[in-house]
Amino acid sequence: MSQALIVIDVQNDFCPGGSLAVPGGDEVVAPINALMRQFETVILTQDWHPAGHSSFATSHRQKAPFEMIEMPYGPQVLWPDHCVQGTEGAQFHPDLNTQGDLILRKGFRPMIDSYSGFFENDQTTPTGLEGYLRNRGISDVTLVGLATDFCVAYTALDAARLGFRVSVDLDACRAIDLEGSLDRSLSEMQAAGVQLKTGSG
Ligand code: VGL
Ligand code: ZN
Repeated sequence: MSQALIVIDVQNDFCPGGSLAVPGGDEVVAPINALMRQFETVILTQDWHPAGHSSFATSHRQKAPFEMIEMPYGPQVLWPDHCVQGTEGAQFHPDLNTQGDLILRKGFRPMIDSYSGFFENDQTTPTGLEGYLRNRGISDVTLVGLATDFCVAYTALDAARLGFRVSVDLDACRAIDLEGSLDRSLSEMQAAGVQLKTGSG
């Protein structure tokens, strides 16, 4: 049994002061740095959008952040501009230990968003992470980071569907919680067999 820690999107724009700040987003940094010492393999994901990305409200006429639109691949939340390639907001939190084995960037295709570290939001375009994990003989993944109800949950659900054993350490995650999205994501993860841990239990 080989395990990997996957650290999701701990970037300045998702921390207080950022353009899509997750409440308490910076509070995940210390527990994640501590957890990293327990894993042989550490992977970090980085939300990495080109300017004018189709998930940004500013790319659509008369749309405000957090409204929904219909994309060819289904419903999509519109976000404030965030994690634009090369900007300060796209950088990892300055206190995060980034000495991982792999930094996986996602969301770089202009016309499609990518919450999950495994598949883009059309649920068919792969990022390559599955192959990376399998080639490394990894069967178990623990997920931490931002945001619980979007990128962490989507990654966890894909990992479970692909047959990995999945845990989410909720003490090292924070949520956006958009119209009940946190409760919904927790139920979906539980139903998919994802182990939800708190208190390091
Ligand atoms: C995320 C919204 C848009 C996340 C990324 O990391 O959860 N959420 N892009
Ligand atoms: Zn994004």
